[in-house]
Amino acid sequence: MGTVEPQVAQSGGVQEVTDGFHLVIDALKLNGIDTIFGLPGIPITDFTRMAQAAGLRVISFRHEQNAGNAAAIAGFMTQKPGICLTVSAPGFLNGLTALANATTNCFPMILISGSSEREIVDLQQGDYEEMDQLAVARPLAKAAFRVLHAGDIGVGIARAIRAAVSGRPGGVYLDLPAKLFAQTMDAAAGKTSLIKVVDAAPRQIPAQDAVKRAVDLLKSAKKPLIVLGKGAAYAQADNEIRSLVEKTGIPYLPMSMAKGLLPDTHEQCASAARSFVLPGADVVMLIGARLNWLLSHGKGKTWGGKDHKSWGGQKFIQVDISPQEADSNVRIDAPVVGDIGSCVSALLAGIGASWPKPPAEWLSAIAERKKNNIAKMAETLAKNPSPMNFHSALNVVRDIIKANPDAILVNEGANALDFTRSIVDMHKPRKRLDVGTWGIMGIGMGFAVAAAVVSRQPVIAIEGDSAFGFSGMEVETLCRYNLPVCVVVFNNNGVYRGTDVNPTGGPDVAPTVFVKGARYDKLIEAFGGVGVHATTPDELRKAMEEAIRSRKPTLINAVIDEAAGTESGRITSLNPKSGEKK
Ligand code: ADP
Ligand code: TPW
Repeated sequence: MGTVEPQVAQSGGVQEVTDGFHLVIDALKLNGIDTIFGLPGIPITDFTRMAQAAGLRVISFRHEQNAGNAAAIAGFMTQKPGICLTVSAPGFLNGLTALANATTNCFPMILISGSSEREIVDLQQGDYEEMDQLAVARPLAKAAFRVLHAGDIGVGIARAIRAAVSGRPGGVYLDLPAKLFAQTMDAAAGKTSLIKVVDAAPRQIPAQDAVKRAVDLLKSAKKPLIVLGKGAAYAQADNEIRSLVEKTGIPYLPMSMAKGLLPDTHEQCASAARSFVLPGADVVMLIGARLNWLLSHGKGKTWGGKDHKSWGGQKFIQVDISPQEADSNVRIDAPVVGDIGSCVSALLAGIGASWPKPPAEWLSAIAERKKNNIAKMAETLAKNPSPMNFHSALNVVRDIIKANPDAILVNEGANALDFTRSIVDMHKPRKRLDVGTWGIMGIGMGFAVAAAVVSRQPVIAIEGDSAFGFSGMEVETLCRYNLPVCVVVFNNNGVYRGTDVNPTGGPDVAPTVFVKGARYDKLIEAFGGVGVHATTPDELRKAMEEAIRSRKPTLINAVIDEAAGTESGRITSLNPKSGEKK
């Protein structure tokens, strides 16, 4: 229990006192929180010092958004809320994007921000960094709380933890006014006010009739398909999920961050036949995946519908912890509500020991598609064009990940994202961390720092040059903490590609174009990291192998053909088209 200088009590005896600073630290420690990602300043500078002194790992960033992204992904990886700590108004706002992104992605995190004097803020009298942060955070967070009295810190932290990890996980905001940190109280009373949260994310057992309904529907299927989402990866029910997939023999599609939950090379993995299985399936079981835009809302041509709004005729089973998720886009015939571990165990019990494999026709048609597509891809990957393109560079990354299956792959960009997702096989669960539900740029270095800190495994960040720019200053953070992160910037001179021209012929380059031939490798050298300029797959391979071997922070500037990318990668069609007649 942290205490401050003893004070003379009114009775004349010496009274041990504690304060807000120590109570927050003690409450976090009591609940098994060992790391804080943040950025110091008034009113939390001393807090960061005291937290470090108390044995917490305090990882300081150069911008709060990156600290927030680190906390969010630490939450995804560990099922414990990741903690991000910021200063008031602007620091809080910088962290807020990450909090909103965490909520959107169902990642448990707690954004703790210091705030200004309540009585001044509430009268809008213009305090230093004045803002009604609680009100701003509320619509973007799963829950938002403020603590005004030191004696309530235990409750505040407990509520924040429960809100972040129970049910559908999400981002929680905790507002701690400056005055709270300095408030003192009797140390013994402070200690008893703290709460060690019991069973923060209680199991939620699905109803038996819901399980039976799902099993019956699955039994009726001629062309069944399982879709695994990042909820399934988060749940850490890897063995149960693998058993369900293998015992039923049903082909499965992993969503991006569920890649590796079963190895992508698994014979039932249908990723290489995605555009065949989605429209072809008759019963689809979603496990921890939403029917949002990433799955074309469960309808339209992707699913075999006549036009972009038409239902393809599939029946859906949806396994999810959120009872409100079902029917959000199309009818869900068999919702199974509960935590994925419990649901999958119940489904396993329901299917019993002698489940017939899906019809051979369905399986062989998928196998045929897969074979052809994989052969086509192998041909493309074997080419060695000059300059490098996404394929020849990613052929290298694919080999490196295969040889280092415990390494974590962080990935953002447009083409750099889409090609990496489809080319680089993942072999173990929760090893692929990316732009998630929003397709947000800027997660790269925050995720990479957290991945290295949490897992202690090597991290490889495959970054579009635009994507990298959003968090690039954190290469200093990589060097400062000497993290085993190898950043590979796929440098094609711009957003999507580098070939646009200014149609007016004026001196400004086109909006999507960057400085040509930029040397991102020099950035990391400024901080003592290893920079490499790679123009061929051989150079890239050598540099990546060395980075993994040495565990030194490394940035490889991988020069990619500036004409190789397409607008927005695979989602070109989401760009609105001008109605103007040319
Ligand atoms: P993806 O982008 O991979 O398709 P989504 O983020 O859309 O995945 O969906 C994840 C789903 O998983 C959410 O609907 C969320 O409620 C659910 N989920 C998250 N954790 C659990 C869990 N432990 N048990 C059950 N469902 C979960
Ligand atoms: C916070 C819009 C989507 S992808 C992208 C942008 C700016 C960068 C694509 O270029 P990059 O990759 O990274 O060089 P590549 O391989 O195609 O060349 N702001 C935010 N999020 C998003 N998604 C955008 C803008 C965007």
